[in-house]
Amino acid sequence: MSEDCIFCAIVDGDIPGRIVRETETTLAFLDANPLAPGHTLVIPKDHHARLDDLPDDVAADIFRDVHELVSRVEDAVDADATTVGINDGEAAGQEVPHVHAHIVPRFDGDGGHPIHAVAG
Ligand code: DGP
Repeated sequence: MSEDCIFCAIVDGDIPGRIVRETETTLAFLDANPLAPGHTLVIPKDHHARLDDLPDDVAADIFRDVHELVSRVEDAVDADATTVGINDGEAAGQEVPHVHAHIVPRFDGDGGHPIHAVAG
């Protein structure tokens, strides 16, 4: 846990999160500023700022969750497709320095470029 990390506070239950899935090492919850209905974030429970900081097994756990959640989220919001992305580092648009994968439901004709849709 890192003090002042908003995502660590969600893991610890200190601030509310709309939890979608929880495992021993990961947490998935709805984005508070969604780019689309169902926009979900998958994070490691332990604090790691950058992808390169993640232990291999936790990196695999995150992708396992993304893999399992894409179809569930699409079904939940009746989406046509999904953009999955990680802003890894400030210059890439990472605002919260705790690794998180975005699952952004996409809809026919929504007009977003795949990368811009995630980077905002
Ligand atoms: P990024 O730019 O890749 O670091 O995306 C950060 C995302 O985190 C952004 O889409 C908004 C979301 N976010 C920021 N603060 C909170 C929060 O307190 N709760 C939730 N659920 N999401 C948050």
